[in-house]
Formats: sequence, structure tokens, C-alpha cells
Amino acid sequence: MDNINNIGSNNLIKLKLNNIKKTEEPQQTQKEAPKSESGLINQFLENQSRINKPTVNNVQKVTDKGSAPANYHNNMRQMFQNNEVIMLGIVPRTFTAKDLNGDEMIRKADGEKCGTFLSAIDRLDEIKAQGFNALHILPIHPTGKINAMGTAGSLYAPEKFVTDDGKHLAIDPNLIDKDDPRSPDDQFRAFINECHKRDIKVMLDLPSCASVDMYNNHPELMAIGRNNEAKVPEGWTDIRMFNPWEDESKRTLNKALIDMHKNYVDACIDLGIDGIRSDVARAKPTEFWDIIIPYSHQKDPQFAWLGESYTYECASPQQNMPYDRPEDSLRAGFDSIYGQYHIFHEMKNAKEVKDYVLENLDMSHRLPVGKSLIGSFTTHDDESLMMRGGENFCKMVSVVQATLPMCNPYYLDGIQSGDKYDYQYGNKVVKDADTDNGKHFMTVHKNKMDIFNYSRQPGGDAPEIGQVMTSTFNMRKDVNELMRKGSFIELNKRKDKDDQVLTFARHLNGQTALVIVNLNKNRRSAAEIDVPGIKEEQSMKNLVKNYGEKSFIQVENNKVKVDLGPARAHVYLIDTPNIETERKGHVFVQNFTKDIDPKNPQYEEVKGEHLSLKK
Ligand SMILES: [Ca+2]
Repeated sequence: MDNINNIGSNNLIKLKLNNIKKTEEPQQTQKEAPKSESGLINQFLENQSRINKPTVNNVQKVTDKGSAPANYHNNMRQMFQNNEVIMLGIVPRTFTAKDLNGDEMIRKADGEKCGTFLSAIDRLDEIKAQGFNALHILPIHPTGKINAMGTAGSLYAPEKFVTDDGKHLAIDPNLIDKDDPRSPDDQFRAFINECHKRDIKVMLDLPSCASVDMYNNHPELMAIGRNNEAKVPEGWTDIRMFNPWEDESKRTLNKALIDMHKNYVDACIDLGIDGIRSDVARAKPTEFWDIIIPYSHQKDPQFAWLGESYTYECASPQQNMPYDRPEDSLRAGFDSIYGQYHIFHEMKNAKEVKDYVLENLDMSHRLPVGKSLIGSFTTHDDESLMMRGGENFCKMVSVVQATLPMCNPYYLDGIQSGDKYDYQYGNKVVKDADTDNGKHFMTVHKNKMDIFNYSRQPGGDAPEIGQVMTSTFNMRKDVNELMRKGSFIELNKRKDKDDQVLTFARHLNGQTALVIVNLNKNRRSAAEIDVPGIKEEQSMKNLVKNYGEKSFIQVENNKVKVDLGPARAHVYLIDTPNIETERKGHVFVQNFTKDIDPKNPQYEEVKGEHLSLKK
């Protein structure tokens, strides 16, 4: 644990507080050797031994690398239903890119290589040791060259989705190692197999639109406006909308587009892919997903679906793009959606965060069991979390997304060490490019992960973010199902006039975690929190790694007084077995029990013994 006090000795608050013996480890004699601690230590040692151990591949014959794992079976849907997914978003062409001259771009002329499926295997032990159990692989298709963004073309402007015979995924040739005799399918499959050997699930990104090249080659798939014009999603000149309809007035679907997506699903399942992340799910109607998702389940009942669907996207309508309907997406078969955590940094106070959590829990009771969100705090469509509050803010978000109900933690590669996605080549003109835009312009979106160019491997210079992150993942394992299935309990607080202290408890089977977060990135925040049942002398086990400016936490009977460092977040295991009874009316649960027919959703209040729903 990092208990270094960073506050200067002239800090009067600190001196005053020190005088009354407050500490970050709440006062307690560490008399018991808590099981949780030994669990954490064991996990740490296990991780270390995993890192230090020569990888299995070193002693295997070369040909074993990429071989199929024994007895693998997909359970990714179930993982979403249990909030078990811990996901990392990666771009294969940058994931292991080798930038030799430090200009952050990859140029073949400089002897540099972008990442391939086979080279990506080299980072899987690192990803596993960090605690991830699933990858979101951003699109892997060859990119269109007409109107292309960047020198490599946008990942979301595919030239094709499947090969011309419809039997295989169309794979970007840059991701294939030309010195390896295996076919593109077999190289991708080797990577997937190596993920599965490490219990890492593989979810592939299905783009929502086509490149201009594809639009020209496949008019039967494409949306055409009243005046015979292409439909272009606002702000994206390099892509074109598909036409999901044969006849929209009769709600009959475009068979050619359905067939292409069925082929896509078949090819994914054939490769061993565990699920699909559907880009801009609302670009197709729910009737479309109502066919494609059940189709996938005929072949693999555990094939998982993550929809890029937001709660309030309709607040900012986009030309040529239908409104977002997250509940309908979940009803149509998506297991999980993005939700709204990408605007977490704009939420002004604890009430806004809590209201959003309760809104989702409430929604879950109108849906089949176990529908969830991912912790979409930073995705490739957003600025780096580093720009939204810096290193300690990233760490705070790690703790928040590991403790919120209904939330499967999600990271974008590079955030683990604080990548600002600030590329020195950004928006400059270069001489050589794969694209046909005539400008060779290295488009980047400021402080967003580069999805347009051959770019360096993601990563920053703040590795401590990853340490805090991994400690939160270990915590989730260590407290069994508490963070995944426990109730969410609102707590009363006082003396926090700007409402900057987000605090709640999670409870399951007699086990309680107390979560205390200072949402303020720049200032300390203090509060008195009512925690019914907590005792002055009781043990409070710190569950996540400390960081940043020190907090002071004092436990009294039924009360915890806190003075928190900027962006500090704490999680303590406490002994309050009756907290749900004592907070009756303020206890909320996700729907894990009542399966609601998605075709005939009816809201019914759940009247559990100690549970109540927000009305
Ligand atoms: Ca370079």
C-alpha cells in the first residue's frame, strides 16, 4: 500500500487532522489476518509468478503457438449477465507497432512494422497480468481508400466485411505476417486461440457503415436518399450508410444486408470469436438485430453482443442517423450497452452520478435478467481520460467503474499508463500514404486514440494508473460477487455543501463494501457519512491501492468522517450485516431474478424483503 503523505507540512488542515489521529487506514488494530488480504496477496504473487514464469510457448514447439486450447467453451454472454467482463479495447495494427525512430508513426520506409495478429500474441501475458479477461478488437477489415481519413484509412471505413465468396472475414493485409505460411484466417485464429488459452474472451467490432469504395461496389447494400444521393453520417465524409430496408413502410428488411451480416456472424463463429461489438447499433433498426442476434445464438448460444448505444444520444441528433434506443437494443438481444459514462467528467456532483446509476438499475427491471453496461468512461470516440482530469482522475475512474452496479469495467489500450493520444505527426502532411485522398493528411482527432493512421503502440508515462486499475480488478475477484451482484445502497451525508463526495455501499450475503469518492479533481472534499451499523473500533479493510494526496478517514459509531484528497477514491470492506434493513427505502438492486419477456415488457415493482425500487 502506498501511504506516503504528499501534503506539505505547512498544511494546516493536515496538521490539525493529524493531531486528532486520523489516518488513511481507518483507525483499527489490524488484529485479524483478514482472508481478503491474504487473497489479495495470493493474487499478487500469482500475477508475479505468471509474469516471471517463462511463458509456456518457450518450451513448446514453435508450431504449438496458436494451436487450439483444450476444452475451451465460450461463456461470454453469461459473463455479461454476471457483470464479470473486464475489457480492453485494442487496435491490432497499433497494439504491437514498432516505432523505431520515435516519431510516433509507423513507416515501412523506416524499417518499422505495424502490429499483426501474430505479434499481438506477445502482449497477451501482459494483458492477462493486468487483469483483463476480454478484448474488444476494433475493426480488422481492409480500409477504403476513397475520401479516406488518415494515411491508413479509418478502421470504421471498411472496404469489405467478408470475402467475395462470403465465407471468410475480410482481413486487413497489414495484420497478416507475410513471413508466416499460415492463411489470414489461421493467423487470426492463432491469436484467438492464444487469448482463449489465457481465459481472455475475444469480441470483434462490427462497423456500422461502409467506405466509399464499398458504396461504389455494392449499391444493393446502400442507402440512397430521395434525390439519389448517398446517405452520409454527419461529420464523416469517408463512410456511407447501409440501407437496412427493402421497404421501410412495410418494415421489410434488405435481404442482401441481412445475408452479409449472417455471413459475418458465421465467419466469426468459425474463427472462435466470442461476441460482436456493434458499432452505432442504432444505424440499424431493432427488427434487424432481432434476426441477426438470434441467428448467432443458433450457432453459439453464448455468443455475446455489446451495442454501442447511449442513454441520451437522442439529445444531440445527428443527420441521417436514427435516434438511439438503448432499451430497445437490449430487448432485441444485446447483452450490454455503452450507456453514458463517457460524460462522467461532466457530471457536476454526486447526485448526478447516483441518479444515473439508479436510472439504469430501474431500467434493468423492465428488461430480461442481467442486462448491463460497460464502463464506457473512455472509448476511441472520446478524449483520453488524462485530458479530462489527469492521472489521479484516471485512477479515481478505475475505482468508480469497478464499484458501480451493472457495470463491466472497460479500458482503451494506453489508458493503463496514461496515454494522452497526443501524436506529434497529428494533422500534418506526409509524403507516403496508403490512401487515395491526394492529401496524405495524417488526420487525428485531438487527444483521441488514432484510428486513421499507422501509429505507435499505445502507452503513456503514468504506469501507476495500471497498478490502481489492477488492484480494482483484484478487488472484484476478492470480494466474490459483491461488486457484480450486490445491492446499491444510498447513504446520507452532511457538511459536503458542493455535493462532491460520492458515497454508497454495496451489500451481498452479509458482506458490505463502503465506497467513498471525491469527484473534485482539484480540491479536497470533506463530509460526514451515516453508515448504519458501523462501529468505532471495527475493522475496515482497504481494498484498492492508495494514490495521490492523502485522505483522512475517521470511524465513529454509525458514522464515518472523511477529508479526501483531490480525485481520491476509497473502498473499504466493513462489517455491517444489517445495513440493508437499516437503509430500507434506499436499497436498489439490478434485475438478476425476474426474467421479463422482451416481446411483452411490463414494468413490475420488485418487492423483495429489503429491496425497493426507485419510482
Ligand atoms: Ca516511426
